[in-house]
Amino acid sequence: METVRVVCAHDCPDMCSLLAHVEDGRVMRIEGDPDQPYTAGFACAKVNRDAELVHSPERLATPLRRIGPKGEGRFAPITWDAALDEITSRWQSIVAESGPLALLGYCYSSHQGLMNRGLPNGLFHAMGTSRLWAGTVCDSCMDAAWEATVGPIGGADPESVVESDLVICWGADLFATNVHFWAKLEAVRKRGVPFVVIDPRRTRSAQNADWHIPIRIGTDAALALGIMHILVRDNLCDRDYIAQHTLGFDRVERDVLPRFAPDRVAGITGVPATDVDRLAAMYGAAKKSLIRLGWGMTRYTYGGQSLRTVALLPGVTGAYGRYGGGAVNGTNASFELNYNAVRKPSGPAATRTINHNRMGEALLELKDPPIRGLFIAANNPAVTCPDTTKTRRGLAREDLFTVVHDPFLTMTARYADIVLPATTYLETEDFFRGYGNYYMQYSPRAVPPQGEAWSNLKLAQELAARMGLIDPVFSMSQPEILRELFRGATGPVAAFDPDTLRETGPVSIATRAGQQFRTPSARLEFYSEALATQGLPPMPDWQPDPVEATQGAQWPLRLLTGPGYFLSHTAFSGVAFLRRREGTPYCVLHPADADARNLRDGDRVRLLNDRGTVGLTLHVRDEIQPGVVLVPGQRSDDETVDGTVNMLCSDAYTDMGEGATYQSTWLDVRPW
Ligand SMILES: Nc1nc2c(c(=O)[nH]1)N[C@H]1C(S)=C(S)[C@@H](COP(=O)(O)OP(=O)(O)OC[C@H]3O[C@@H](n4cnc5c(=O)[nH]c(N)nc54)[C@H](O)[C@@H]3O)O[C@H]1N2
Ligand SMILES: Nc1nc2c(c(=O)[nH]1)N[C@H]1C(S)=C(S)[C@@H](COP(=O)(O)OP(=O)(O)OC[C@H]3O[C@@H](n4cnc5c(=O)[nH]c(N)nc54)[C@H](O)[C@@H]3O)O[C@H]1N2
Ligand code: SF4
Ligand SMILES: [Mo]
Repeated sequence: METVRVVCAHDCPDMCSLLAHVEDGRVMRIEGDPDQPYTAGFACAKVNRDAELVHSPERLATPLRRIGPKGEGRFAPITWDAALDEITSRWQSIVAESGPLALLGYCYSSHQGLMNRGLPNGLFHAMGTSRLWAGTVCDSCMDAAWEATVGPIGGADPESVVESDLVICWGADLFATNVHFWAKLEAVRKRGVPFVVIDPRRTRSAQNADWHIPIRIGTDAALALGIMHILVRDNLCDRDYIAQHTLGFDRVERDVLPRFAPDRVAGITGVPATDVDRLAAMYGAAKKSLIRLGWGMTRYTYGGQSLRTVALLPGVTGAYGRYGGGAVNGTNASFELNYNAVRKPSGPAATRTINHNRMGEALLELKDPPIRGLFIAANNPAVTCPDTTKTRRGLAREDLFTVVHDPFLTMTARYADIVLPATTYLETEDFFRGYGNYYMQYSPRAVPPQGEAWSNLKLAQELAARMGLIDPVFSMSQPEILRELFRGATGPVAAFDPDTLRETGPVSIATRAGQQFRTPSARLEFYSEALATQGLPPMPDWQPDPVEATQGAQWPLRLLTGPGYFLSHTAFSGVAFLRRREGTPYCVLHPADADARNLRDGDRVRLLNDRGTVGLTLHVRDEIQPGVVLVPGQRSDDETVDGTVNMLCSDAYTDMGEGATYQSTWLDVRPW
């Protein structure tokens, strides 16, 4: 048995180093690398099963060509040559007739390798096609809010948690989505360091916390302002830190905080005033409090305001200045590599941009020119985009030529004219940097491509050659591309030699220095002129979700989305074992709401609103508050009673970063 040290490429903040045990070209077993301090010798429950993902009987074996109506999923095998001939000739005629803007091609996040994710996007950049602003379904709101507040730079090193004296997990379920941070935290808690979870749901992280604060969805900014109010009232602010490293706190103190006394905060958030006081006292007493900011709080109309307000808290106590303190969500902004070498080798600086959330609308409504050719890799928008009914109507257009590259025949692939079999990451060579920690690492492939599967990188290079693109990156090997990524790199990564990195295994760029700020003022911005210029409130504040007044008046329950414990979106749905572990797709109602509707645990139920109807199995549990319906994960129609949860969500944007507002969804639950 051979052991290959690889990097986990799944869309996950942990970016683990893994050991793949290989025999006769097959992955027999995956385990966590004991020599990478963050991975610390264990892989998560999902990746422990990645041998079954690579060798899943459900994988696509060959390229396919559609023989039935779009969406039905009837295909006939074809050769790679025939598939590529058809793709390039269709693209060439579309470009000749309507110009390159009539094409939309992208690769999303399911392979986190900088080459396998970046190069397909580089292909479409070089062709000058319409571009997808990908990631608005995930993190664009978080990024925009963090940038406006802290700047385009990573947050605290998660490994600094070993020195924290208070840890708050705010809008994340670490147990599901950040299990290696969870493991570090467990060790710290043995020292008596308190761990608080602020989440509308009693998640597994919350069940295991010292204190769970169940908060109403979309009210985090009010709670954070309530804490600031008390820190000021009780003289718990670090005035020196505020004076030296922040901007505009005086204005917030004067114009905003007086409106956030504990009683009003309790009315907004559902957190009792005594608990707001207790939390503020705890936060004020801590020197090195660390907040793990989750994407959860950003997924509604004012998600940016929520995130930004919570991210300001460590500036009030000066925790940002101390190792072990501060806040962390993303870290990737601190890796200042030459990404453009891969993502933008040539092509116009700007073209038509389409928001990921509104792909459906773009496919249905864009003119001059309409989108006539679509290429999708590493994304399953027919399930994971909001307003999936609209997305699917767009995909169903008979005159749209769609190519999907994926290891599996996903719901999206069923709408394709040509489906191309993709490798999984264990069959690829690539370079990685974390988005939830400060490691970077080169990864060889564990096994050769299975069946006729091609990697994203190989496909991008072959299509580039056939489309006549001459940018050198389209004919480089991975080690050569790695050198390009480091050419002109700045910041901490610039100290590394790419050729050496291929051999060294994981390296961290973390430092013990306090949080730096890359805002226009180079300070933590309580007052943001940049936001004011965009017509957004320059100071943190809280307002009710406007959708509540419209949708909320018609529909009694609010949607809460959460991660799957054994699935990540649909990326592991080719593993039968994990599907079973996750269970039949379900929703959760509080016993009071279930009783009021005469519904019992295990019933098949209909979730409905103006946008549509979805069928799921009901769980009745008090892990959520009355008035809320929890739907974990996004499961495909094959597994649900009917439809998929995103059919109920609108494609409206968040206040910052045009992100997705899954949780500004109101609905009702009735018997199936
Ligand atoms: N197992 C697993 N791992 C994953 C994923 C997965 O689906 N499954 N997805 C991956 C991806 S793509 C991403 S982006 C990350 C996401 O990772 P995180 O940022 O860590 O977010 P989640 O853990 O998804 O947790 C969202 C949490 O926010 C809570 N929440 C929802 N609304 C609010 C609110 O208004 N206020 C507060 N305070 N909390 C709220 C939800 O109840 C839920 O517990 O995880 C990655 N890892
Ligand atoms: N209601 C609701 N919807 C959500 C969310 C939510 O919280 N609530 N979360 C959102 C978030 S955070 C995200 S990131 C998105 C995720 O949305 P998607 O990107 O659609 O996520 P996946 O379901 O993981 O789909 C990725 C696809 O890539 C394929 N794939 C895996 N590896 C490779 C590879 O190497 N090459 C190629 N070509 N394909 C590969 C997988 O088989 C899978 O079909 O969903 C969003 N949707
Ligand atoms: S925790 Fe995340 S990075 Fe680590 S093995 Fe699991 S999916 Fe991969
Ligand atoms: Mo995501």
